[in-house]
Amino acid sequence: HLLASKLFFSEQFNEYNKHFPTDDFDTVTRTYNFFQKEKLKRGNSQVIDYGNIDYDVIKVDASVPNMNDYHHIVSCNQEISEKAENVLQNGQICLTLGGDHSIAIGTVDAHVKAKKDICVLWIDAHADLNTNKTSDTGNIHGMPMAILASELSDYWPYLPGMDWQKPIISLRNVAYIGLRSVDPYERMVIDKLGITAFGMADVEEYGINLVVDMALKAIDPDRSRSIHVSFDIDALDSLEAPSTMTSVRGGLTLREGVHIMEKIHDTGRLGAMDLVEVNPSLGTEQEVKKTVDAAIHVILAAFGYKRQGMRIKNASLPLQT
Ligand code: B3U
Ligand code: MN
Ligand code: MN
Repeated sequence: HLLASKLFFSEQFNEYNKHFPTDDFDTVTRTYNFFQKEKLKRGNSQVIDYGNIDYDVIKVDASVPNMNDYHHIVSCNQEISEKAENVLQNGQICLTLGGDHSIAIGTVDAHVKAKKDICVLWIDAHADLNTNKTSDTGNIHGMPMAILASELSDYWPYLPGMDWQKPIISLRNVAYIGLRSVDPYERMVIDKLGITAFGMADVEEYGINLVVDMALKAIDPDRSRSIHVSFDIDALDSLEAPSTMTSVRGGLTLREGVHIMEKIHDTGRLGAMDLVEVNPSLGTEQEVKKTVDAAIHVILAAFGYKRQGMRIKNASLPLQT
């Protein structure tokens, strides 16, 4: 289903919204325009912008220790989950742009509710596997995978306002690519539970092509599952994607990022994708442009854009008239 996608945009915080109202959130506009243009060439694909996530901050009595912006994240994710589930129930591929990586709590939740049998490819410099007990920063963008994981449910306190969400995915169905900044307790969880995790050293050793094959084989052995790709732009090297909060050097090249997504597209089973942590308030104008361009290339590859040139169905070379 080439470009038979629907776009679904979200942003995390009001704070974030203040910095980048949608109109100048370049990625959204340019990706959207591209899809619209390409759609004309290929017919029957359709792109819908479901708009930004608008949420009211719910009032919950208790706050949770060492979880920054908890109220925002809980409220926003409930909205994301409902909206994304709707998109997925309509048989559409759901692309969510962020924003803080904690939005994956909502999108993965939605994906499991809509499709039941899913696997998750988490492409990131970080494992995002901290609990509020193990996190040094209290930033929830370092915790989404731990909140989602059924194996870690006993390691959380009661999370007020999160009753709509259950620890919903087994870490057996999750694979990482791109890791290079993993906290000690995260490493412990990866090792103890035997999570499929390909760090940069593995990309070095096997090459990106084999790494993707091995990751998919581990989390989707029967080639039957709906694939969720949560792509943190900081998986790419800082030189490729500088405008992000916690960039780490020594990361994936854009070519490797694009290759991953071309292969995912070719499975025909991409169900949902998050493209997160693009932050246009960081860096120079040129750095922002570079980061946004990188994000666009990664997204386009996911939706079927081919570097070697697109094939047009039933077309002939236009004659001079
Ligand atoms: N592991 C650290 C750093 C981090 C995770 N994700 C991002 N940064 N973006 C933490 O804060 O949990
Ligand atoms: Mn990251
Ligand atoms: Mn992340």
